[in-house]
Amino acid sequence: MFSVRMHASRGGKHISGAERIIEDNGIQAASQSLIDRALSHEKGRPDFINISVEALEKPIRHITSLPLVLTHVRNAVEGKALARRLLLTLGIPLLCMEKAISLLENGAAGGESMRGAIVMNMRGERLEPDKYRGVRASRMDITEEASMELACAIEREGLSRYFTHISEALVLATKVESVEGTVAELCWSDDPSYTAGYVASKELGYVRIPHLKREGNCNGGRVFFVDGIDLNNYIHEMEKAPILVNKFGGLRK
Ligand code: WAQ
Ligand code: MG
Repeated sequence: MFSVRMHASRGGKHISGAERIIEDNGIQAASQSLIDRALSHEKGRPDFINISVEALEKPIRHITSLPLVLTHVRNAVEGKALARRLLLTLGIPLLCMEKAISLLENGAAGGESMRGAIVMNMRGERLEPDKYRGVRASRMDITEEASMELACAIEREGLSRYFTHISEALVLATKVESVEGTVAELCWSDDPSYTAGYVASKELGYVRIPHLKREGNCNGGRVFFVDGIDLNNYIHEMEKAPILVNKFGGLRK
């Protein structure tokens, strides 16, 4: 199996990234569709696109996705209040949570979005070695079967137009929660037209929150809340250990 990864930027600023895990015979199609995506992103046209294709050496771990939990909020104020309640329930200390939210609101890479995630411990300290790049969850994908199960479930909820965002975020969150030492993840998109985000954890699943920022806002990102990790191991697992979601964990409301 091969890992195919895309990263696009302009003037050194992150625009988009995405990746697949596929058989040899899917490399060309996967590369083509990732390049198409890089060229059509709403954040603008890149001046740099990197595609890497690499044989996976380690065995691929097959896992079931986190359950997808749908919530309703009317606006970003209600959404943030819900995210705060969830994070407190999960044991994230108040100061740590507030710091994380304010970093995402203000652009954690000196006013811009990071390419990867903030890694934050329970004292609210940022552990990622490079504060602009962050730590990227990588080498993950979903099988065709699991993808169909997810597509059917969200179609019944009238969310099909968000399929790509939901599927990629659910796979990413499933990988992040599978790495030992992750307590929870907070995310919302940096795409200006996409206001949704989530709080993910093993305990509560992927809790989708339709509004975590106002439309038109370009600041977003991810925070991995961790406890008791060995940083090098944690980063290595997050970036290198391949996982394939082979079953959808179900939908709850
Ligand atoms: N690893 C770590 N952080 C990442 C990764 C990655 N592989 N990819 C993106 N990020 C960080 C980075 O800081 C981006 O700026 C930020 O996350 C947002 O990325 O409807 O679209 O791809 O249920 O814009 C969540 C809600 C959507 C989906 C998230 O994120 C839904 C989204 P985006
Ligand atoms: Mg984005």
